[in-house]
Amino acid sequence: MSSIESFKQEERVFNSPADFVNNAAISGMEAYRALCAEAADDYEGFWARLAQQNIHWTKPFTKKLDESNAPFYKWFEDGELNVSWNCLDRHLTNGNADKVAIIFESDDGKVTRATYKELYEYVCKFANGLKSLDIKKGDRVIIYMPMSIEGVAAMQACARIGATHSVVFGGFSAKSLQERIIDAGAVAVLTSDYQVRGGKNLPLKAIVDEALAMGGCDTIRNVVVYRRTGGDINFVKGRDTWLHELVEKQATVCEPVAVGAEHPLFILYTSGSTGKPKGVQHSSAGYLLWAMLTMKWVFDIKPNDVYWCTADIGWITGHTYVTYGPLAVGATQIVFEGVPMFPNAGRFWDMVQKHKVSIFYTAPTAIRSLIKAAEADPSVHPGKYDLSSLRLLGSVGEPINPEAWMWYYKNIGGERCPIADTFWQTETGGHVISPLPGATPMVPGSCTLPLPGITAAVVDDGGHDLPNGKGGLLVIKRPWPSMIRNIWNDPERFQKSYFPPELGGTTYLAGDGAIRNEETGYFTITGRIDDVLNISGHRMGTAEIESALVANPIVAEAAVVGKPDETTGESICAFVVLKRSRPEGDDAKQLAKELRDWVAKEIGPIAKPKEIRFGDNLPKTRSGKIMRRLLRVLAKDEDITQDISTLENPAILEQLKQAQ
Ligand code: 6R9
Repeated sequence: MSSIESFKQEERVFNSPADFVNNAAISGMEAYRALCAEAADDYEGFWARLAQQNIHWTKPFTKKLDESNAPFYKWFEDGELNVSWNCLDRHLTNGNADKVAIIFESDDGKVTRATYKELYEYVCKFANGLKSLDIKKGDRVIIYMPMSIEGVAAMQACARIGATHSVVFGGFSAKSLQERIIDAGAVAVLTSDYQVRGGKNLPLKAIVDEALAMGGCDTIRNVVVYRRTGGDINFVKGRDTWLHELVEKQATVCEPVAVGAEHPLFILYTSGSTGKPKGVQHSSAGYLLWAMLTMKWVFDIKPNDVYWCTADIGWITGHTYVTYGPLAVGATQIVFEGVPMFPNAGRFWDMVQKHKVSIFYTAPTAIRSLIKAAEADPSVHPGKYDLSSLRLLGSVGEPINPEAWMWYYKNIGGERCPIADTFWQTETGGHVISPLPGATPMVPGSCTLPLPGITAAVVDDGGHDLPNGKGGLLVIKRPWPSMIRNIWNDPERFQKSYFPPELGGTTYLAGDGAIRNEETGYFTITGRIDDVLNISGHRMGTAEIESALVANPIVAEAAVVGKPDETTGESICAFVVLKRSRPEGDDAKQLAKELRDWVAKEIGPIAKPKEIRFGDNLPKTRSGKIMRRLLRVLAKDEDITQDISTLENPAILEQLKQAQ
C-alpha cells in the first residue's frame, strides 16, 4: 500500500447563492453539523429514524444494526419491504401519478415520456411477464440492455418480484457476459435486438447468443428481447421471447413481493485487483434508504426539478441515480440513449436547453472532452445554448481536476450553480463524501466532507488515524446501511479486499488514497492504491487486461499500467512479450492492432489498450516480480530516476522506452 505525502493545496473557495441555501434541504453548515452530531450521539438511532421516515415498510423493523457477524453487517434485518413499491406505487396516491417520471431521448433525438402511473403499469406487466416464465424471488436475472425506459423497467420488474438483477454494461463482450451469467447462476437474460449509440447499431442479442454458445450457462432458461431497431436477429425457439409479446397480454397490476431488508436487490460486477471481476452484492432496504437520502441531501431534489444523470444503467451510478433514487423520491428525469458527441459535441447542452434540465450529473471525462470540443468548434460551445434552467451540477467517477471544475462552474453553471463533486464507489451504494450544495463551501478538486452518518477517515497502513495534511488510506470506520454486503460466491474475498486484518477486520477499506486539508479537513482523493485503473470513469483491473492478453496464443507475457491522459483521466498502456521474436515497424503496428481487437473481444471495447509496446522481456526483480513502477515511468515517457538495483535485466528498459 502506498500513500502520497503531499498534495497541492487549492485555495479558491466558492459558496452557493443565498437563495439556493435558503431553499435547500440541508441549509447551512449548522444544519449539516446537527445531522452529524445526531449520528455521533446515537448512530443506530439516527439511521433507524431515517429508515422509518423514508421507506414504506410492509413489516416494520425492530432490529437496527447487527454487528454480531462483522464484517457481514445487517441493517433493519427483521423489516420487510418491496423496493419497486417504494419507487412506483407510492406515487399513485401522493399526487405524482400523472407526473412525468421519465423523459426518454433516443440517440436520434426522438422523445418519449412516461408518467409515474404509466411506468407503474408497464413495470407490473413486465413483472407479470417474468412470473409467467417462472422467474421467482431469489432467482438471478442478467440485464444486458441499452439505456431505455424498458431497461429501467426491467430492473424495477425484477425488484417487484424479488428477483436479484445483475446488469451488464452493453460495452462488455460475450466472454465477459458469459462469466457473469455463470458466476451469478442466472436463470434468464433480458436484452435487446440492438443498441443504438452515436448513430451505430450494436448487436446485443447476437452477443448474448455468442455468450450462451460458449457453454457453461446451463442455468439460463429464457432470453427476453426488447425490440429496439427491428433489425435481424437469430431466434432460438423455446428459449427466446419478444418482450412486447411477453408483456402485452399481462395484467397491469402485479402484487409486489415483500422481501427482507437484507434481501439482495442486485449484484453488480466491478473490477478488483485480481483478474476476476467481483460481484458486489447490495441489500434492499439499506441501499434504497441511502439512494433516497442522497437524492434529497446532495441533489436537493425538489418537485419541479428536471433531473439528468448521464450514467448508463450498466454502472452503479445508473443504478442508484437513474433507476432507484430518482424514482423513489418522485423526480422527473431524463434517460438518454446516446453519447455526448453525437450528432455533435453540443448534444448535452442542446438537451439541457430543450428539456429545461435543472440538475445535471455527469463525469469529468465527459466534461474534459466537451471542453476540448468547444475549444475546437465554437458552434458547439455551451455559450451558444440557453442553460439558465440549471441550478445544480454534479460530478462523479474520478477526480475532477480544478481546471475542469472551473470550466464546468463558469460555462455550464454560469457561476450560479453549486457543484457536488461526489466521491463514492460501486461498493458504497451511494455518495459518501460530497459537498452539500446548500451548506458546504466548495473547493475545486475536493469532494469536501463526509455525508452525515459516514465515518470516513484517513489512516496509515496499520489503521492509525493520520493528522490532516498527511496522505494515507481512505477508510470508513462504521458500517452504514447502503454498504456492500458480500461478494457474490466469495465471502473470503469480500473480507480480504474490504476489511483487511491490518486495519482490524471491521473497518471498510475503500481502495483509494486520500488526504485532508490541514485547516478545513476537506478530503481530496489521490487515486487508487491498488491495481485498478480509471479510464473515462470506468473501473478496469490491470490484472483483468493482462489475463486477456496472455490468453492470446501469440502472447508470452504482458504487464499493464495506467498512463495519465488529458481526456480520459488514465489510459491503458500494455507491455507485451510475444512467443516469437519482438516485432518492429509495420509488423508491430499490425500486431498491436490485433491485440487491441483481441482485448475488445475478451473483455469489451472499453478495455482496449491505447498503447502497446513490445519487448524481449519485462523489467523484473531477481525473484521474478515485474517492476510495474518502472513501467509506469516508461509509459509516461519519463526518464527513470528511481533505484533499479534490484532489477535483473536493466537493458530491457531502453527497449521498452520507445513507443511504437
Ligand atoms: C461511483 C463510481 C469507484 C472509483 C473510486 C475512485 C473513483 C469516483 C470520484 C472518484 C475522485 C470522485 N471516484 N468518484 N475519485 N473523486 N468524485 O464511480 O463507482 O465505478 O465503482 O468507481 O472511482 O477511485 O474508488 P465505481
